[in-house]
Amino acid sequence: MAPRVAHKTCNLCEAMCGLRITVDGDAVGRIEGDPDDPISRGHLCPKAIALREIQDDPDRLRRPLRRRGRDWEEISFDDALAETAERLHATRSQHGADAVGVYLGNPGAHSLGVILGLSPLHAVLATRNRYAASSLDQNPKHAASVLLFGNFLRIAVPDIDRTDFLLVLGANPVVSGGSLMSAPGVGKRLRALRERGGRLVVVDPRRTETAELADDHLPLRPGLDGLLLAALVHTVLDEKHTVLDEERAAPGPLASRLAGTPSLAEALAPFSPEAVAPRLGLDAARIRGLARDFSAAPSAVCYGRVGTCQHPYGTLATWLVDVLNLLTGNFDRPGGAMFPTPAADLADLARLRGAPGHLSQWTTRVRGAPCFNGEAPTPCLGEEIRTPGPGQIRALLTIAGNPVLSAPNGAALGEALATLPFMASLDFYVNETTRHAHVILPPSWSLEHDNYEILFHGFAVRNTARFSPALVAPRDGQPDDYELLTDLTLRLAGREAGTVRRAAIEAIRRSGLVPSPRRLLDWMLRIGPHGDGFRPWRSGLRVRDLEANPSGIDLGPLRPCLDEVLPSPEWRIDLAPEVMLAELDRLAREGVPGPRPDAPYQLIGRRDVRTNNSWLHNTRMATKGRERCTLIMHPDDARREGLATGDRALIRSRVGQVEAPVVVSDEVLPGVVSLPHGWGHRGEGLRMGVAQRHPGVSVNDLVDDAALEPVVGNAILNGVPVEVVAAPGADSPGAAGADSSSLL
Ligand SMILES: Nc1nc2c(c(=O)[nH]1)N[C@H]1C(S)=C(S)[C@@H](COP(=O)(O)OP(=O)(O)OC[C@H]3O[C@@H](n4cnc5c(=O)[nH]c(N)nc54)[C@H](O)[C@@H]3O)O[C@H]1N2
Ligand SMILES: Nc1nc2c(c(=O)[nH]1)N[C@H]1C(S)=C(S)[C@@H](COP(=O)(O)OP(=O)(O)OC[C@H]3O[C@@H](n4cnc5c(=O)[nH]c(N)nc54)[C@H](O)[C@@H]3O)O[C@H]1N2
Ligand code: SF4
Ligand SMILES: [Mo]
Repeated sequence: MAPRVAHKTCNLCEAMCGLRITVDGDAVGRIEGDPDDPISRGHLCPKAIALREIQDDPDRLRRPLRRRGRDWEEISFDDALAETAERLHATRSQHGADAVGVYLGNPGAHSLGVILGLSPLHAVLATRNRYAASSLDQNPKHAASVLLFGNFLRIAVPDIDRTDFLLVLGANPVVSGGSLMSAPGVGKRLRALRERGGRLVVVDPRRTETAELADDHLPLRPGLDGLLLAALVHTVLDEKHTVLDEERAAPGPLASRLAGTPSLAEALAPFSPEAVAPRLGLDAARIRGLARDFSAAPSAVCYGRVGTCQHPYGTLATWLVDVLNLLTGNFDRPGGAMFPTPAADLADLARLRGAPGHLSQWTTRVRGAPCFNGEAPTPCLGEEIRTPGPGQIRALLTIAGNPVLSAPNGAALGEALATLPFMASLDFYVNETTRHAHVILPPSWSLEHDNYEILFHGFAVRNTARFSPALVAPRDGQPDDYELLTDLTLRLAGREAGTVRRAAIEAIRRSGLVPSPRRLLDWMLRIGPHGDGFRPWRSGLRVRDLEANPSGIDLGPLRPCLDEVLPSPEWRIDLAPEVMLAELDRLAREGVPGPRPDAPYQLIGRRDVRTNNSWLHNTRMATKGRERCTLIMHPDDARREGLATGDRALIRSRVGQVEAPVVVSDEVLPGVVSLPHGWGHRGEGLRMGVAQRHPGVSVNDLVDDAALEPVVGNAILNGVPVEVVAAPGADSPGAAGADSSSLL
């Protein structure tokens, strides 16, 4: 057969670029951006090449592995699933439901199969020990949406293609591709903003690639966003720049929805720009000017991402971002923050299922940390494995996650995993986490199965829908994530059921009657805003329409839809919920933790366009060229510590120490140092040859698992107090843990 050009959506980051890929038999060839994709318009980044490299990677697992002492043996999928179901069931019967833990990682959010396959598994397992990358990442965003809009998935995204003023805090979308704002080719979109006379302001401790494109970069020390935003909202209220002031006589649809402004104004009293300016290290006039310019712009939108979430006031800061947009009337209108209306609307399904999200309903067993939306904070996972007593985790299932590199105090977590009586991983690499598993169940790779970015269409800056079909057949019928999860769920359910039901469940499992993700997607499209509502005489979007339009279907720019998406006609957007007022009070009383005399630097993270968290490093794409796992340090600090570019620094925190090569640059503030996450590829049993030759060190061996944001229990991954000194000579005993193979 002649080579063909097939369509696929890149599932590596939230930009979900449309791609055209040449396929010749089983071989994957050229990868290009699809110019006909209505949202990505031909964009792609260097990571797209990794889709092919992973497809061809000899280290990628095609068959399950079972641990045998220090080695692995290949087993069949049937045996691997049977053993996993048996061990999980046995753990539950003996020690109760909470003895089984589940950790879900980031790629799960990009997989229709994982999203659909996981809920039934959770329903059967019914454990409180559910963990996910979301508590390392975006739970503050979800919490703000629960508080304001009554639904954790109703996240308003910046309408960046039409705005006149974009204020970005703690995000570097030019590199990350945008997050909870799917905006492929964001660099181009930001340049277009400036070309049409708009303004871009970036608040970040580092002069990032995004800040380089901005009119104005406000360098802010880590963790201070809540304080800055409180001062901005204070100013907007104080100087009467709000939509309530403008529409006093006849409030429009937004103003008449807002409630609680007087209580908010009272709680914000201590946060005038003049009062907070010294702590922020910014002029009060500059803060007032920013608030005024933001309010005066024809349209404006404030956007905060991981930098505002992963800190001690993550929920407060994130919530204040929305409050600023709401109060200035930059909400639910073009150029402001807007809700996407995706073809398959998970937020609406959450509402229909009666599961729109909730703040803490229980606290964790060991630390009493808050849970969010049925999930415990991932920084607590290690202690829940280590600490004996009822509810101790004795069996763990990880799905598409690598918490040893991505969670705080990863080294200690790895040690805890090694003590588990049973661990199984759905993953196709033997990496820093899965090397501790007893059974590894490898799903097929994304090019080998259908997909639909069901979550990220819901956070995109334009309403589009694009189906991503399988390009090549999986080798030897390797099952996908959905098949593995569904099979495991049915095996478990069978074991837990009585004899009669057990036979029925087993019959379903063997029959192939379980609806496919494609069919479930079709149902979701039919009940979605563009569907026929199961009235076949009407026209409406179906999967077959998506398949007939392989570059995707354009459903138009974001449109005002507040009345459709709020839970009820009576819903008031409460600007003074008790939890947030309490956080403002805490901020006023306790302030924001800063550096300490014994740890005078504050460590922040960073992303590189050739990485994606921890797991693309077994490719040439990610490892060729310059060393990426480097510590960026301000020239004044480097001078003080006697360090120059290329020297090795020893970085120490309360929980650990690592060595990394230094890059001296004034792109970071004095007192702030930056090290990327996702590196540190070492450990017995690892099977990632390329990554092991470029190991780097794990920043999460420094990040403290004791620190938690108190509202949702999000990890505090930035602003970590550390000490930085010149590393002792490579042959001295102090150099233990040194990463000697990867000098600049
Ligand atoms: N210090 C610091 N730490 C951070 C961050 C930070 O900014 N600073 N960022 C945090 C953020 S935002 C996130 S989202 C987390 C990510 O944290 P994790 O999700 O725990 O880590 P990943 O590196 O994304 O690991 C993904 C795993 O999924 C596997 N995988 C890939 N695709 C598939 C698939 O289709 N199916 C299955 N079953 N497995 C698959 C990969 O082999 C890999 O093992 O890291 C967090 N950690
Ligand atoms: N190339 C690449 N793309 C990715 C990923 C990747 O690893 N590599 N990961 C994906 C994932 S899982 C996610 S969640 C997204 C994240 O997408 P983004 O949120 O855009 O992530 P970052 O690039 O880490 O940007 C966070 C910024 O916050 C700054 N920062 C740190 N602390 C603070 C603070 O206290 N206040 C403020 N204002 N800023 C602070 C950092 O300097 C950094 O520039 O990216 C996704 N895309
Ligand atoms: S920007 Fe993201 S979605 Fe687009 S090609 Fe790169 S990794 Fe894939
Ligand atoms: Mo993330």
